[in-house]
Amino acid sequence: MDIHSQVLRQLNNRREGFSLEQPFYIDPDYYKLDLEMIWYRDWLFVGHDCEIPKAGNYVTLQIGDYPVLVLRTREGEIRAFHNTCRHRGHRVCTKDSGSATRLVCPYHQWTYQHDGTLMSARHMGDDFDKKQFGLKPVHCESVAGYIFVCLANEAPDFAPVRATIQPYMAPHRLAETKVAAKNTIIEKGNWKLVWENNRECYHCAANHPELCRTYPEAPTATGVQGAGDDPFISEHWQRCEAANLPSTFNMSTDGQYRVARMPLIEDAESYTMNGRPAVAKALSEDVKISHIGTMLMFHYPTTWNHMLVDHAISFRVIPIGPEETAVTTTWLVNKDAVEGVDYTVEELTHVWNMTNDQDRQIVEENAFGIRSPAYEPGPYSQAHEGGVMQFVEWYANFMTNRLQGDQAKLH
Ligand code: 3BY
Ligand code: FES
Ligand code: FE
Repeated sequence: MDIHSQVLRQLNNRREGFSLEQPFYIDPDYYKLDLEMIWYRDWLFVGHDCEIPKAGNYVTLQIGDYPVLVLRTREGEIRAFHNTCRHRGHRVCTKDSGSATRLVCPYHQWTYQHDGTLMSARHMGDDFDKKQFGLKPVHCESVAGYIFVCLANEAPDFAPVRATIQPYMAPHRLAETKVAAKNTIIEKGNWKLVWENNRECYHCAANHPELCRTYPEAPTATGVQGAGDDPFISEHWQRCEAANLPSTFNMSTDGQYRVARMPLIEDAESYTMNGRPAVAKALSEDVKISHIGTMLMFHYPTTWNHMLVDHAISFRVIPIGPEETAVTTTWLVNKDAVEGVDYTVEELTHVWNMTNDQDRQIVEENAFGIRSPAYEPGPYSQAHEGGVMQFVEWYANFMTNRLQGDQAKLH
């Protein structure tokens, strides 16, 4: 049986409320299918507008086999391209980030403009038509300071994503912030294990002493059931919405993304050891009240986020291999906040650096155990792991739809 049919059948026969079969977490062929069906076809969060504030600023990243380049043009637009030269394919930009008035390929100096057009190619003859050899564009959208790209020839409609998340994120004015800290850790586990770990707080009390000082362990905060009958959350929503901060739980019908503003524990304002803000300057002038908790946004398969009164944190998930995933964490602060005066990077990043490392260990031990021939799918907690079930459900449905769509095209 070919891999498409095998995966389809396995997803179809999946035991609901249980973790996935072993190959979904370790098999290179299943991983390749994840890349083809999800990562090469859907919208992916890549970085922030404020990381490329000026004309010519660029960032690069690798998505599966695709090197991608995201830049700011002279007109101030954000554009993305395949980072492969139209001469013989050398990567045009070889650094993680940089600035360039023109993009010059290091191999033979073919030179491209910010809009991807080839402007010079030495000794290619008089009849050489430069117009045919511009950099290939990648779909690119920016919403409330977040840049998304899509590698597909035809991208799914981004408008519904924008319509849902933009109102919740806009008050935090993230396009006008600056990066105070950023790091990437490698977790030796499949990207889905990183997500399964993120989508519940069943593990928090025993594993995240620093985070648990401020982040509520209750499944209502992390999960996907909304406020349930928690009056603490409903009151929080009322108070925040009265101050023009959209807050109520809002998830897309297909379950790919959701926004919700959740209260932190007691008087906590930020993810610090004492719960007080890590940054003296508020993140946004549009936020007029204190104790706004955390605005949570996730968008599968690449990002989960926290937006607080004093800073915002984005997380970006990029698969590196069947059993290896890169998680990039970025801390955004008010662009006028001064390091050493208004904040220290140590205090700002402490809680999540600890939390990320604790989660990395969990994911790696999880992957370890799943490699055992004795592993079999196990039951999720109905009370605490509703978010994980929702993620697995989204994955199974998404893969099934795409695989069936492709098979329909073939027959
Ligand atoms: O980053 C998060 O939102 C999740 C929620 C619970 C565990 N993890 C820290
Ligand atoms: Fe880029 Fe030759 S490969 S100029
Ligand atoms: Fe965790």
